[in-house]
Amino acid sequence: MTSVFSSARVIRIGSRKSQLALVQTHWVRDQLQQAYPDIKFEIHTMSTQGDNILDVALAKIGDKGLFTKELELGMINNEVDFAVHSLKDLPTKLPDGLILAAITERENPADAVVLHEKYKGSTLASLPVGAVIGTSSLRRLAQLRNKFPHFTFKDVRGNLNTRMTKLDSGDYDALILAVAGLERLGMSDRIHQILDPEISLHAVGQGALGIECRANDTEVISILKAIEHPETRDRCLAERAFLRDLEGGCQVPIGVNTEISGDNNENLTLTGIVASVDGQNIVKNTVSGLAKNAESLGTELATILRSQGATEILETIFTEIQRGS
Ligand code: DPM
Repeated sequence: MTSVFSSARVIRIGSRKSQLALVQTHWVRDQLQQAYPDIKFEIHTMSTQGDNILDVALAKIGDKGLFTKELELGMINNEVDFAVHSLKDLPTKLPDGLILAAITERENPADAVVLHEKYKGSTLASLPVGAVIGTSSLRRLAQLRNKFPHFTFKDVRGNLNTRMTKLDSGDYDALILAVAGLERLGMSDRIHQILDPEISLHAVGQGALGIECRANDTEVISILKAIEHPETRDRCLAERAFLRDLEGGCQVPIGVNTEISGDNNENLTLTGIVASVDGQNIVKNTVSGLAKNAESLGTELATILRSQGATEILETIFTEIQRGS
């Protein structure tokens, strides 16, 4: 391909340093390098707040941009040109001057169960009363407490390897983790069960990568279109509009599921749930419409769930988190 871009330019990619972030960033870099052999891409790594604070429950250290803020500053200060994020970690409102330029093809967005080896061959449902389930996600916690009130839920932080070590050493009977993260790190053989949407609706944007860049950098924006996946984009825009409208950061018990259908992938169905942390109070509904109206479908679903009581559930959670309970 003859490049219409200034050949002198080196494009600097911002990434977190974690193993998962680097796998994702290298994948993006490789795709772009293939599409644009003449451009030089460079990866610059940075630590984020979320990487540095490992001993405090996620929900208590605030939600907005825990894993993304330092990378965003890097773009604003012109130290890097774009950043690769797990889309689910990217807040629904971006800082002025930055945009979500591309969303890549989503992997399996579901949650997975990883069991201690002594439960080989079982499923979550067959674990004994009091089994210790590790998760730091209020979304997973709330939905699983609703279905399995007889389990004990315990916070777990750290990277995937750290979490696996804690599971293997007997601190937990099971962990709940994203299928996509386990697959990207070559750990799919540790998955015992993939949770169906009836048990756990996944997080907004889960399984997709979001690429953020400066809103005025037309050259980078146009380069990034090479790795955009239109169906994933429609699904994730609907999910993000839903979350944005409910003003839930990424650490609240809000889950979604989306499906695309129709001969030309023109239809979109979005299901959403808002749950209280104890799993007792749940509102859930589904909307369908044209995929090209993805964002209005998200807003429509948010309005419906508010009329079912979502606002009260979320307000209670924010008060509880602020009080530190
Ligand atoms: C967010 C959540 C978690 C991550 C909350 C949620 C999980 C935290 C935990 C917003 N970000 O899902 O309800 O369970 O302790 C994260 C993971 C991935 C991206 C790991 C995971 C990989 C999958 C992907 C952490 N961020 O969810 O197991 O790219 O979607």
